[in-house]
Amino acid sequence: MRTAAVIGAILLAPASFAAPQTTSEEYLDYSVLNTTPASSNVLQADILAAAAAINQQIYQSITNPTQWKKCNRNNAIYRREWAAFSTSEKKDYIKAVQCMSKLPPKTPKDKCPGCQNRYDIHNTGNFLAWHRYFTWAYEQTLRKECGYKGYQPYYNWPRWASNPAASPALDGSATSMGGNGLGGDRCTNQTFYGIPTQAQPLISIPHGAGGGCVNSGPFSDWKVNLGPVFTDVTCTPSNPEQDFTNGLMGLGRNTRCLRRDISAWTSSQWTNDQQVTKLLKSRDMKTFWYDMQGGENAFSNNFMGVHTAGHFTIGGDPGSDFVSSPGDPWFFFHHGQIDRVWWTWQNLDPKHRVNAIYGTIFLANTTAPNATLEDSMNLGYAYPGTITIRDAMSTLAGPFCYSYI
Ligand SMILES: [Cu+2]
Repeated sequence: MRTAAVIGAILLAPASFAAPQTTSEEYLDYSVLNTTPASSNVLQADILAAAAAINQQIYQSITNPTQWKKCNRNNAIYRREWAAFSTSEKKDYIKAVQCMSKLPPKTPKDKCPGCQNRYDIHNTGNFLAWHRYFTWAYEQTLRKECGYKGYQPYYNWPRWASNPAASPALDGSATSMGGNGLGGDRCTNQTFYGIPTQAQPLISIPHGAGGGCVNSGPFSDWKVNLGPVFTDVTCTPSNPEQDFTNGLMGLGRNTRCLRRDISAWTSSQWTNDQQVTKLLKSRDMKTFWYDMQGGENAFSNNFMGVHTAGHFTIGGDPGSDFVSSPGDPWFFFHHGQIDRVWWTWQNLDPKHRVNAIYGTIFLANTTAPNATLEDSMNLGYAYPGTITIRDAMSTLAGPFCYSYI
């Protein structure tokens, strides 16, 4: 395949990721791609994503022709970045998210006394596969129960790494997911946020300009109900359920405002194009996994990794608390991008990576059993059904049929 010509075509027509007609397994070899952007507006990470989109189609059409008849380049969904949404598409998405926050929880009160709406849940599994399923189920629920016609957007970290507060997703406008928290009501006496913990920080994030309740944009009256569990924000009231042994830890009702402290200090260092490209060039799943999560000795060497850095790009409450963070509607933008980056890495070398798995069955528990492709996943009461991790390894198979632009 003439790589240079294909990449040229991608850059000229980024919306048409049609794989060239091919009968042999010829993939774009990213290790020889010249990913130096022709213009400063083009991100290296996006060039790799475009190569991944083509490779995935070649791989699916050749290795899984039966599935390719059902889900192919003509009927797959293409998830897009928020900045690429039109004003009316943004308003439709915002309306659907607000609608979902008013849907009553399906989780019984004895399982989650504080749950107030459909997506007030705590539940985790093998990090990447589980979040792929979780984000997809969220998209499905917006569509099925709130009449949303579009698809889940993502937040392209490197594009806004130098100034996340100016991104269309976080600029506080009527078409954003809300802006920064107020500077005036931040926690007094708190000068930094510590990673991995406030008590024993390896990385200390200085305060941004916010820290208080979000009061701009369509989510200024947003309510956070659950948690905190592992918060860094010292003024967040404690959850009434503090018992680790009864399964209710953090699930009591603790209704409060949404807080953010947007941190360009964090995003400019750990979610820039160079960092994301380095992550995408990881040799194997273990390397990719650790690089994403802050390194094998987590957060040593002053390295945060894109996952943690994304959370601390908005910080606050519950953004900085991994367990409660889906309580911030921006969470699904960040995890959409996590999924896109994983999808990119998988499809740069689909033959060897589609079923590459690493990690335990719970993100936060490194002593839990290692996940296998046959392990099942569910979303508790929030979404019906069970799938296996294997079902979640390809975005064009299992219950899914989507790709990324
Ligand atoms: Cu996360």
